Amino acid sequence: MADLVEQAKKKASYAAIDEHINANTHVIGIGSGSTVVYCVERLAQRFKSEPGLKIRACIPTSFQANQLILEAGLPLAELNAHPVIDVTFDGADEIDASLNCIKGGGGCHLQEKLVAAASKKFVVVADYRKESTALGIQWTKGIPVEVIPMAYVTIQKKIQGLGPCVTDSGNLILDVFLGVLTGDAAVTDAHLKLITIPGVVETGLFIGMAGWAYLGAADGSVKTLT
Ligand code: ABF
Repeated sequence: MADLVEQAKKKASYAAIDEHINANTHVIGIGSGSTVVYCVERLAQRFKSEPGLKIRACIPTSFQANQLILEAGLPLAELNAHPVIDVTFDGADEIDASLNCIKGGGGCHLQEKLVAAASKKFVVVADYRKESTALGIQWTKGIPVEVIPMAYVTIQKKIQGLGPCVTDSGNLILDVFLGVLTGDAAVTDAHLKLITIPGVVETGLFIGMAGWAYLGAADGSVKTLT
C-alpha cells in the first residue's frame, strides 16, 4: 500500500513536470508536502541534463520547499523578485471535479495560495486517495484556517476550530469542520464565511485556482483533470 502510494505520487509528479516544463518556463513555484518532493526531483534531473531549459528562479511556498530547492541545486528566489510565475506545482489534501482543493494539512496554505495566485498556471499533483466528488469526503480533518495569534481564541469560539499549530508565517492554524461541500457554491460559501472573520488570514480552500491536476493511480497510470 505505502509503495503504491509513493509510486502514484512519483508518476503524477513526473508527468506534470514533463508536460509543463519546457524552454519557455523560467520561473517556477514549488509547493509543499511529500508529493512535491518528486516534482523537485524530476525538475532537478531535467535542469542538469537539458541545456535548453532556462530555469531562472524557483519560488518556495514553505521552509520545506526552500530546503528542497536548495538541496536539489535549483535557483532559489523570492516571490517579490519574481512576482509573475510561469507555473507552480503543488500537492493537495483533497480535490473535486471542478479542481477546487482543500490544502493546508501541512500548515503551508497561506504561502501556497500567494504563490498560486501569482502563477500563470497552477498544477496540482497528488495520488489517487485525494480525488473526491465533494470536498470533505476524503479529507476529514477539517479545513485549515490561518489566523492571527492575537485573535485565535475569539475566532476559535466562533468557528469551533481545533488547534492551534504555528505556521511558517508565525500565525496559527485552526482546523474547522464544515461537513461535505458539494458543488462550487458550497465551497465558495464556506470560504467566504471564514475569510470575513476579522483575524482570519487565509483558508485552505483553493477555489478555481488549479488548471490541471495529475493524479497517480494505484495501477501506475496517471489521470489528468483539467
Ligand atoms: C501541501 O502539502 C498542502 O497544501 C497539502 O496540505 C499537503 C499535501 O501533501 P502531500 O503531497 O504530502 O499529500 O501541498
